[in-house]
Amino acid sequence: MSMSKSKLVQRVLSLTDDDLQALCEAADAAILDGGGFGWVQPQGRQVLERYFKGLLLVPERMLFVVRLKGEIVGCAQLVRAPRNNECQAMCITLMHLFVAPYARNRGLGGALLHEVENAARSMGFRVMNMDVPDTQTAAISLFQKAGFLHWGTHPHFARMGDQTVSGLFFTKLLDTVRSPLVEPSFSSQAETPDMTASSPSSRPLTLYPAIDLKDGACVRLRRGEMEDATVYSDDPAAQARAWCDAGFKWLHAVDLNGAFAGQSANAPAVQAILNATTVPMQLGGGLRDMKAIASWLEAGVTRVILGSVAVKNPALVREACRIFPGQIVAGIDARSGHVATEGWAEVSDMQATELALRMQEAGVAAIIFTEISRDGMLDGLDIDQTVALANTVSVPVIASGGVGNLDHLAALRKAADDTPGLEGVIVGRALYDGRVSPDEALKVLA
Ligand code: AMZ
Repeated sequence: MSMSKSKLVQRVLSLTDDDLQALCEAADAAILDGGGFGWVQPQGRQVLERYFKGLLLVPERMLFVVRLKGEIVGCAQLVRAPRNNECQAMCITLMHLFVAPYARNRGLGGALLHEVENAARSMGFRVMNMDVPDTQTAAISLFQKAGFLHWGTHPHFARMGDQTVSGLFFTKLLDTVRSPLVEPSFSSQAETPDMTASSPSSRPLTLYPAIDLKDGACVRLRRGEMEDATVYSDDPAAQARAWCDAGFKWLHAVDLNGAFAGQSANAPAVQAILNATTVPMQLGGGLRDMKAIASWLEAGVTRVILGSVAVKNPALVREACRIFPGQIVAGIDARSGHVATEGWAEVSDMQATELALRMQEAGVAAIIFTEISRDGMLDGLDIDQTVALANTVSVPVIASGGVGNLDHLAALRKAADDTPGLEGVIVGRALYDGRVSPDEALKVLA
């Protein structure tokens, strides 16, 4: 699939001839300038071409490129630990970040680093490591500005010409929430991570107000039954705006007819919401092929939720995660532990935890877990099941189904203090009925 060239930073899975030539050009210029990510001498075009083509075939490596006016001018690689290295599965190494000399001083290095970091975070990595020769002063200041901790110096790090140079080792703890910002925004404070920390988390949980769409209107169902729908608004865009005005930082939209039909069925309403709001939105319901996924992401949806295909076509989820890192979320909806699909009309043999592990392996950015028997019933979340799931995987888990009052949110907040993987909660009926006020909810979850 071809990727939009308008995106400043992107992960690439294949390179067109033009992109390959531009990448080699940038690498060549960086080598000549003395910052050639390990190469000391110019290599010639053929060597560089073979290198980048080969690199795309290595399963542990991911290549990210940065563009200027559509042309590749730099890149970076993320390298995961070998599969047998289970105890370091949460670590990712950033390697070979460079921007060609002719494209410097435009903030592109910072943008590249920021997006690569976001992608790593979204894939569930918790620690980013990297090392750099001490001659690379610009890179060093970039990493320091981005909050990387310089934890050690290797006195005999590399040999450049007739000189041995030392190398600086950096690390950064990645928090669990992906910044929705695309622009680079650096903290000037260097973090001092406690690598042994198991202390309670004080991250605010994200509240995702649910906008469930049925026949163009905003509804809530009970236990997912289409016949048991309460219509809350016939203007979903106005409703979405109201939730933004109430202070929510994300929207969670579901195309209910789409989930039953296996294809989007409320596209005009979704598009109207996108036009009316600026906060990031995740969208699910009926997204069953790459075309549907790509077109909603291109339309401005920040993350898509895949439910039925997570069970029925995991290869598609894997491929989507490779093409759109950080933008694919698995929706795991369970009835007594068994995963339901097709608008929850079908129940599979698969256990929620088993699917969660498979989805983590596929590379999803997060998992939304819904206990169907509680959805729309206002009796409280299934916190035990959600916590168990969050402790099984390393990707963020969003709780859903059953919130009826502030106590239910407070109980989740408390559970989240001991469960760092819990990232947020979806609230529907309780918000629409006024049982939970946005202000109070946000305070309780902070
Ligand atoms: O309420 C329902 N019957 C329902 C619902 N809310 N059915 C599906 N869904 C949601 C899932 C997930 O977000 O929670 O639709 C999404 C999955 O859709 P699909 O088409 O990928 O299975």
